[in-house]
Amino acid sequence: MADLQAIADALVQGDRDTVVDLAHKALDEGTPPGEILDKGLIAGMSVVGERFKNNEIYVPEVLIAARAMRAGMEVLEPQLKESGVESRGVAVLGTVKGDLHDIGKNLVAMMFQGGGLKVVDCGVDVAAEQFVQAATENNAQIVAMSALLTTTMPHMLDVIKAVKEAGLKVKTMIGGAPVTQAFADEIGADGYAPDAASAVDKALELLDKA
Ligand code: B1M
Repeated sequence: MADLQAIADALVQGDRDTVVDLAHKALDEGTPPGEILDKGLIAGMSVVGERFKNNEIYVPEVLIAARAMRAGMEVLEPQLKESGVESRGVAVLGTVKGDLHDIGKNLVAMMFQGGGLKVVDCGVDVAAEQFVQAATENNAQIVAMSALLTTTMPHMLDVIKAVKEAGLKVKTMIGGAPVTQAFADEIGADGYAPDAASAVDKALELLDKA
C-alpha cells in the first residue's frame, strides 16, 4: 500500500525528489490521485502552515516545501485533468491583487480542466481590471478568484464591482483558506467553495444558471 504519510513527511522536509518518486510509486500502485493529493501533499502542506504560523520555520523553508508540492502536483496533473472534455464553458481564474499564493489556485485550475472547463489562468496579483479584460476577451461565463490573506480578501469585492460595472454577464466565485460562505454572501459573490474538488462542482452548477 502506498505510504502517503511518507509523501507528507518528504514535503515538510522540502525533499522534492522523494515527493516526486513516492507520488509516481503511489500512482503505479493504483492509489487514486485525489487521495495522494489530500493525504500526501495537502496533509504535508498543512504541517508546513502550522509550523510557519508558530514561527518554527520561515519563508525560505515554506518556499522549498511549496516547490516540492508543485513538483508533486505535476506528477498528478495528467490524471486529475483526465476526465476533461473541453469545453463546457470558460472560466477566468486568478489570485487577487496583492496576493502571491498560487498553489490552491493551480489545483482549482486542474480540477476545472478535469471538469471540462476551459481555464484562462491570469496568475497571481491580478487586479480587478485584468479579470474584466480577460473575461471580455475570452467570452467567459465564470470569473473565479482565490485569496489566501485576510488583507487581500477585500479585493474580491473590487473584482465583483468591476465585473458589474463593465456589464459582463458572468458568474463570480471565490475561495481560499480564509474565505467563507458568509464572506461570499456579504460581498455578493455568486458562489463559494471550500476546496478545489467542490470548486468544480460549484462552477458547473453556476454554468447551469448562467
Ligand atoms: Co503564506 N501565508 N504568506 N506563503 N502561506 C499563509 C496563507 C498563512 C495562513 C500562514 C500562517 O500564518 N499560518 C498566512 C496568512 C495569514 C492571514 O492572512 N490570515 C500567510 C502569510 C502571513 C504570508 C506572508 C505575508 C508572509 C510574510 O511575508 N511575512 C507572505 C505574503 C506574500 C503575498 O502573497 N503577498 C506569504 C508568502 C508565502 C510564500 C511565498 C512563502 C508561500 C506561497 C508559495 C506559492 O503559493 N507559490 C506561502 C505559503 C506556501 C503559505 C501556506 C504555508 C500554504 C498555502 C498553500 O499553498 N496551501 C499558508 C498556510 C496554510 O494555508 N496552511 C500560508 C496548500 C493549498 C492547496 O491550499 O491555497 O488553501 P489553499 O487552497 C485550497 C483551498 O483554500 C481552496 O482549494 C485549495 C485546495 O483544496 N481554494 C479555492 C483556493 N482557492 C480557491 C478558489 C476557489 C475555490 C476554492 O474558487 C474560485
